[in-house]
Amino acid sequence: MAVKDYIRKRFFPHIWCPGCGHGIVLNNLLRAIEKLKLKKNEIVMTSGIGCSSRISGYVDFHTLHTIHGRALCFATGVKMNRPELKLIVPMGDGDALAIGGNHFIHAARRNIDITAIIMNNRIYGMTGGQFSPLSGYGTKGTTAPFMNIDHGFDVVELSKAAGATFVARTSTYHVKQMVDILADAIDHKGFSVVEIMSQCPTYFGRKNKLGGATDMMTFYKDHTTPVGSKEKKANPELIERGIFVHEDLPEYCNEYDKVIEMAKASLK
Ligand SMILES: Cc1ncc(C[n+]2csc(CCOP(=O)(O)OP(=O)(O)O)c2C)c(N)n1
Ligand code: SF4
Repeated sequence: MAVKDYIRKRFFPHIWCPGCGHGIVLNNLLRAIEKLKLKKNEIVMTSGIGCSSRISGYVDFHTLHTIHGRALCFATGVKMNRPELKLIVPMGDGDALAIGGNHFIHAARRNIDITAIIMNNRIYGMTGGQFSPLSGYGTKGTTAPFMNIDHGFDVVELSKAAGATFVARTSTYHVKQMVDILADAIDHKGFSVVEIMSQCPTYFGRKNKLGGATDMMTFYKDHTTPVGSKEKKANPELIERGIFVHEDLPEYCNEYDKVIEMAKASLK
């Protein structure tokens, strides 16, 4: 299978603005799936609502385009019924961590074998640039015309604290790293989280005077550093990218099967 075979061509052209980072994520996600040699029938993608969530329309897998914030609930239902399938859930930062924040932390805590991709553009793109839990203090959005006074989450720290067994971060600039990380995350047996810094030039870029898409991607290049690097110590403002957590813990569906066996044995 090649990348082109994974695309659902009849849904093109896509809805994304010129320069949006989400198309780069789609491209590299398909390259990661190609690298893993997965068949289309082995993959289920569930998504909520948002520019990022629209990815589920463009891939020729089993797909469920569902309700804002609830993509992980649908993924959990599918995975519990068909644990042999690969569940991939692309989400925006609003979808994953505002309305969907509760579902996110509990899916991580259970260590259910799902890959959560958080496309962090620090804003609600689809609905017109409202600030999100990832916008950060001092930024601007349509609902924060003077400045946003909410402090942002750190996706990596939140995922670690909630119990995700694979946690990574990359950006739309670092495409080779993105492919490798996404392949590792999909291959991981447990709850995996990949934060991808993805530019929204239309709202976050324009509202915060960050320039166009190439300027925003240049920011990712210049303001990130590999996890554990010396540069981070010298300049704590740098954002670390790479794999932060990769560990084996009992997976939820396997454990659930054990409980079923215990229940059956108790009836004998
Ligand atoms: C229950 C519900 N609440 C609110 C909305 C409106 N809504 C649609 S997408 C969205 C936010 C999208 O932002 P994000 O998830 O960060 O994704 P992006 O569009 O930035 O990729 C909101 C609030 C909705 N569709 N359903
Ligand atoms: S509004 Fe932002 S997130 Fe949505 S398609 Fe346009 S650039 Fe991408």
